Amino acid sequence: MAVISRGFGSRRRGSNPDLPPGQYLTTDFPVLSAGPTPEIDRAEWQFVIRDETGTRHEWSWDAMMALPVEDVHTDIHCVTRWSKLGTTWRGVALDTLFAEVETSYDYAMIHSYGGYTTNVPLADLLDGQAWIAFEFDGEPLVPEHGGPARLLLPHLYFWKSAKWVRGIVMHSDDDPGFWEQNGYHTYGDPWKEQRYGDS
Ligand SMILES: Nc1nc2c(c(=O)[nH]1)N[C@H]1C(S)=C(S)[C@@H](COP(=O)(O)O)O[C@H]1N2
Ligand SMILES: [Mo]
Repeated sequence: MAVISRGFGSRRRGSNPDLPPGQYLTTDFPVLSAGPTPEIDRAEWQFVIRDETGTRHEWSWDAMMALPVEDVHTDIHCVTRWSKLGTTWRGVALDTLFAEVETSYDYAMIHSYGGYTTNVPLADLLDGQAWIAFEFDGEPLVPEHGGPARLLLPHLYFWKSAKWVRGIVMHSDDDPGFWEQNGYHTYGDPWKEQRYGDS
């Protein structure tokens, strides 16, 4: 006769269904930046989407703040193996911005102040999957975490969530961004452990 203990056994590592394979839970919020934190003045901040015709769709800080905002509760997963569950953000959905953009290109290169880039299929930015986030946990996003505004793309590893985001350039091909050129996976699905290479 088997006696099943529900105590420690049910809490064993890996038993949390919200935790992707190979990840561990953290309650703090690590800072991971490949370079220095840029200083960005909201008065000069601009977000630009450039399509294949060269047309620039531009939003100033005030224009962005005038758009409908959404509250987002989501888990985030860094490729260095920490995950943070139930984080709270506020931002503008990319759906709202792309409503103005007509493009036949399928790929987006995200650009940040400071030069960071990351590539993502356009489809992953739409349908309530991505936001320009400017609040975390009810407070304005601090510079270390990408303030005044960062991309929030929580269904992919967090390197795709570009801090200090400044715009998107549409591409015909899935050209690699900064980390993708340096060995990270082109797509980065945490549930498939798409960390490095393209296997
Ligand atoms: N502009 C920019 N965005 C970036 C990075 C960066 O170095 N520069 N690092 C990425 C990586 S690898 C991760 S895990 C997350 C870390 O976000 P955090 O510092 O807010 O935890 O930001 C991502 N966005
Ligand atoms: Mo990361």
